Amino acid sequence: MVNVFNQRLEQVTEEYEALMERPNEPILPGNGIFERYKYPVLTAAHTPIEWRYDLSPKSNPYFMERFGINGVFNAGAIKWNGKYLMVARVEGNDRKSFFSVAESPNGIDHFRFWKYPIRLPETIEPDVNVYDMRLTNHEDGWIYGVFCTERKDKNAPKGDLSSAVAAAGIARTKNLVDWERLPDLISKSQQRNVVLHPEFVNGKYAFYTRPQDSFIDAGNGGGIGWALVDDITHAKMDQENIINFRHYHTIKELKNGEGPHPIKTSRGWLHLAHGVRMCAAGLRYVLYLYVTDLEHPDKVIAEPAGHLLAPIGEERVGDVSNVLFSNGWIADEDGTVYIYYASCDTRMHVAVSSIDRLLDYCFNTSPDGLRSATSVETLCQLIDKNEAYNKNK
Ligand code: M1P
Repeated sequence: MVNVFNQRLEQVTEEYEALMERPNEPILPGNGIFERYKYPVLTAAHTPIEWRYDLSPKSNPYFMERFGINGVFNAGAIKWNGKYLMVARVEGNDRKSFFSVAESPNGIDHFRFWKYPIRLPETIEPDVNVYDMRLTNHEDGWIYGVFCTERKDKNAPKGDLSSAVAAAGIARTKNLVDWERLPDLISKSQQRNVVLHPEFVNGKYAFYTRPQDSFIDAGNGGGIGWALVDDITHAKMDQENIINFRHYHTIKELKNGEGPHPIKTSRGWLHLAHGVRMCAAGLRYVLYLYVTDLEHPDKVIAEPAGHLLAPIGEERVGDVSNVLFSNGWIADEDGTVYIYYASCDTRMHVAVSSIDRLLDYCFNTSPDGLRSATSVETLCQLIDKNEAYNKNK
């Protein structure tokens, strides 16, 4: 038996270390807007061996997994003490998610989890499931984690064990290890994809919201909302205005949601969001960008048509197929932008771009004309321009 144990321990350790050391590489030439990378940056297999196995041959003679990890996805991100950090949603085989920090020296590979997952304090009403943390290094000096807290719907009819209620949970920290839990954001509707803006607006905390009629359906919730809050230690939204709308026959026809908090640039706040539409294969989640005014972060000034990133290849397959989702990106001092995105609620990837390139994309890609004819017109204008350029060169 000790043989089985030792053999498996050796194999598993070898495989794990090879994964940890594997260098990533950009997929070139790409589309010029960003570069995807060949390997996912975080997966279930990246979780430490100590999390999954009992390392004692006495109590685990077969060296079998004692705590299964189903997926690692939807990670918030932050640059911290010169390191690239993701606070990932780690989901166990038991379908419960929790948060864990993984750290990389360069943002594209060698991500390793910290020793322990985050021990997130609960409120008086315990969370059943927590996920999708957005990190905001706020000008008030705290790092906030705003996430979805999910609990069973107390008003669900007897026998309905699926209906749930989603709300925005809020926690804050100074070191990403010790977290203070604040009361959940009070809102008239259910909320998911709530994000804290990094600066005060009119002296108040500002939130991007996503009002929804029920746990799944945005319904009358018209899109990404915006709300100001006086006191983050008792956050309550009085007024919520939609700032980024859904439209018929677009990538965000069914619902949308803010990704990570927007990046401040010289030309406005650069936003990453997800859009969802329905098709025969089910819901399809893609990522898109928009820009809002520097002085008025709630006023959209540019939004290219369509998606920035949609699932391709291996990204299309996973626990919840046909999904790209992002709640984390890092803008480096030199303008490089690391977009951390999850595919199919299963694994994390990185795409690399720059603030300049993403702004160029936002301001020089036509907005959605919302009709086939307007798309053809946009295309013909580009062909005409290229015709003229080729003739005159
Ligand atoms: O399964 C896809 C995503 O579904 C939800 O996103 P939204 O609220 O926009 O529908 C979230 O549960 C998210 O975690 C998940 O990735």
